[in-house]
Amino acid sequence: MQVKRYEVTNVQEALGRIKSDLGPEAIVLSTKTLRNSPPRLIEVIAAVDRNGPVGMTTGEGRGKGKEERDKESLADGIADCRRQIEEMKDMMAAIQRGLRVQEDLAELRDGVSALFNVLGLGVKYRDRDEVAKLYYALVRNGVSKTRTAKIVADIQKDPRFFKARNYEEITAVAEQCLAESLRRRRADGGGGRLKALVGPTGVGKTTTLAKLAARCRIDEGKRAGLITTDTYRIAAVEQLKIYAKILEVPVYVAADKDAFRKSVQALADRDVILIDTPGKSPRDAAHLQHLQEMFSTQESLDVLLLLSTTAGRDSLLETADRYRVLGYNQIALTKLDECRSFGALYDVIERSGTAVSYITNGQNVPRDIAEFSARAMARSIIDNSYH
Ligand SMILES: Nc1nc2c(ncn2[C@@H]2O[C@H](COP(=O)(O)OP(=O)(O)OP(=O)(O)O)[C@@H](O)[C@H]2O)c(=O)[nH]1
Ligand SMILES: [Mg+2]
Repeated sequence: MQVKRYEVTNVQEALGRIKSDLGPEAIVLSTKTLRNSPPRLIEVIAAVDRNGPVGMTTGEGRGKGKEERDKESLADGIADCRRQIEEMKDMMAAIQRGLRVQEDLAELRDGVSALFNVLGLGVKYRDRDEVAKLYYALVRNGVSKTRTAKIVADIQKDPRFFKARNYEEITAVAEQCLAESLRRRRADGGGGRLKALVGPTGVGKTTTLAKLAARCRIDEGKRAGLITTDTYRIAAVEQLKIYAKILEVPVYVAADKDAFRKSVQALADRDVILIDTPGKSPRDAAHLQHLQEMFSTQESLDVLLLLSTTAGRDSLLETADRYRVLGYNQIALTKLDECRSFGALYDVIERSGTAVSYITNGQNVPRDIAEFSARAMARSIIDNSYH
């Protein structure tokens, strides 16, 4: 809109000037007397809208105005079109970006879903994927989800896996992989003359010691001697003495480290000395320290930690951790005949980082003991039964 101000002496003069300046479409917006005294002056404000009529217009000169308006509105229309095209372009680019984001999201969702399945949180593949079937079997048998995820991931990288055609063949590969992993733990020593059996209450220390003593004599032709540090219970000493009598081996009772040192010296002619210890809670730090002091009197002594496989994973892991102060270098898994969760054993073996030397599988002395077999344990972890 174009606005112009005039100071005129009368309205007629103003209209003439307005028409010639602004054209016939102009309109008078306001008039005001500026000075009453002669010469009298009047202010006139007029305006014209270049885009179209501002208000009431006269019919004069409309043809020319329309032409201009048409040109202007055509230019405006084109500008508008351009603007809309630009907007549409922006919109298309945004949609394209949105599609890419959607693709990224889909990829991310697939990744998360795969991860969830590997971590055991998903259910998607449960029925249709053989690998998932193995995964759930291992978790059901007590292997932790994290370890299972690793096992399953490792198996899928194994060249033997690509040849497997069905679930049975996949489990056979899994068994081989598990066995190899279990075998990787090497016994740190273990062939020494002195072997102390330690572990929580009732895990089978005394029974296992008797089994080992019998093996020494019967299978290996070695001369064994026994020491018991379990002086807390009369029955414990009696129990060992009965075994010693049956096996015809000497037995000493040692309550403190001096007696222990002397007992070892007294058994100097023996090929193997097996040491029984009292069962105590793994949380009994004083007991562990007492044993530690006794053991420190000997330069070389193998410490065999007995873990009852009837205990739950958490309890086994805690025991394996707490007994570490005694520096055990071997593990014996006892009561496998009563074990209900073979998968948990895998976690314990992996976590302890220590080789398993023996397993015991019954109360019979001396029969129910065997050297640890990684292959048999792998099979047990997969089908959760004793082999
Ligand atoms: N089923 C089964 N029972 C076993 C096995 N080994 C030992 N036992 C039994 O477990 C019970 C405890 O055995 P012990 O040898 O006295 O255990 P311990 O660790 O010496 O016990 P404490 O000296 O009291 O700590 C006994 O009834 C054993 O017969 C095994 O391999 N399988
Ligand atoms: Mg005992």
